[in-house]
Amino acid sequence: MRTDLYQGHDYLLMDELLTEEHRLIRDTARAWVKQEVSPIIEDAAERCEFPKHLLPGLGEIGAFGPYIPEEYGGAGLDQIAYGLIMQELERCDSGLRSTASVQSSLVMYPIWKYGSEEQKQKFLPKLATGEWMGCFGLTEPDHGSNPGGMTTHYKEDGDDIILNGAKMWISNAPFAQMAVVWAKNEEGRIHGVLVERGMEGFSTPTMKGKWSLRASDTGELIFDNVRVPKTNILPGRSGLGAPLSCLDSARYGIAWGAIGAALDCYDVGLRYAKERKQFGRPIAGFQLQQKKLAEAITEISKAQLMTLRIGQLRNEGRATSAQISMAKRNNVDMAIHIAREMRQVLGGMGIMNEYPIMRHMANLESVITYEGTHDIHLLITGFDITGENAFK
Ligand code: TGC
Ligand code: FAD
Repeated sequence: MRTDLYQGHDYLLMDELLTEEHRLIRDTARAWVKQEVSPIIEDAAERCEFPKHLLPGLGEIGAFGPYIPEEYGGAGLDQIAYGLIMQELERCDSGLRSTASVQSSLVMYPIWKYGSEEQKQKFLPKLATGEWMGCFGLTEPDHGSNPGGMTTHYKEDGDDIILNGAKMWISNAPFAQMAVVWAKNEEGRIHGVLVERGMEGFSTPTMKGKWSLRASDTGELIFDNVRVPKTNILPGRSGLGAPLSCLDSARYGIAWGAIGAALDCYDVGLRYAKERKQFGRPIAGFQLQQKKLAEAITEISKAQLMTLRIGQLRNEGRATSAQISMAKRNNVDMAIHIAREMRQVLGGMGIMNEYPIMRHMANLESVITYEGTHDIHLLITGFDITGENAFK
């Protein structure tokens, strides 16, 4: 087991733009990750299983619903605090961040925004502590980038609905107590339905065989004539815009998280380059290695500035979906590129599990695909700036 020596990098003195509370929240999350997760994360990734004993601790550092009001069990923090927590979690592992961002942005967020008061009271406090975990079912086997084509549907039956269909690639599904499921009603309109474990006909088989995001559990959601009370339908919003608005929140968290993964790769690469000697001197002294390291901190710094600005805009309710898409796309691409470059700085050691870089690199292959692929986010930006829709 390797000691986690990470100390953070702040080349542009960005800490000066944060409040004392932001720094405290960030440092608390960092310390918790170092103590509780770093020692076990390689083992969890090798076993391909999310370490569930971490759930109460994630709740305690405010990783579940940081911006949900305290009256519902959330931490009542701002968007920058949320981002900083996601950064610290993904600094350790994208799967750790995934578990928390799905719970916060894709489960608690829609219940908070579109749920009835009864739904909020029933679900949010338990989700905030991690006593209950949730998952978000949008993607289907035949509808990934095009969720509007979903075929999961329900029909009314008295005070209930009868739900049929299947979702695929669902983070947290194998162990979640409930799922926010997006399904079409008899008129073909998309609604959010809160499906609870134990409802007859509802199953969540694990998806096996991932080479990426191994420390996060991924599964399917199968609905075989599942009877759900109508009171479990989210009343506040319908249509594709409802799930897409949740994605805005999650994509924003990913933009911060990817910076964390990049920072960890840079940190390891820099430390290794200063220590490793070849031809009688540290490899950090060779121009080719300096190019990799200098470009890495440059790209990280640019991403930090963009993401902090979007955080400010989100705090003011002014960030657009397209701005968030740009940050998600840029930052994940930046992180994956830095992971590849830093792996090379470590030479052969770069492929070993003694160092986190190969794990980050493999994880980021999921992150660049989920929550909208790299291509889809480019098309969102293209649509926004030209007014021309290139999706279809
Ligand atoms: P389109 O016709 O453009 O839009 C339909 C309606 O939605 C509105 N809208 C949005 N509303 C809120 N937020 C957004 N970001 C929105 N984007 C669009 C839009 O205004 C419209 O409203 P209305 O009132 O006119 O009906 O929809 P489209 O069918 O053309 O699709 C557009 C596209 C391709 C951009 C979208 O569907 C998309 O983003 N596709 C990517 C799918 C995706 O990101 N899936 C993610 C699944 S969840 C996941 O991956 C979790 S991983 C979690 C983890 O482990 O961290
Ligand atoms: P497809 O949509 O089939 O895309 C295949 C390729 O075609 C991509 O390169 C794409 O960019 C390209 N493409 C598609 N449409 C266009 C177009 N119009 N123009 C140009 N190129 C296009 N989903 C959930 O609902 N909940 C979750 O919790 C969740 N967790 C996930 C966890 C993991 C580990 C992974 C890998 C995925 C997860 N997803 C989840 C699903 C994820 O959101 C989808 O994988 C993603 O949206 C892409 O869909 P797809 O895999 O079906 O690819």
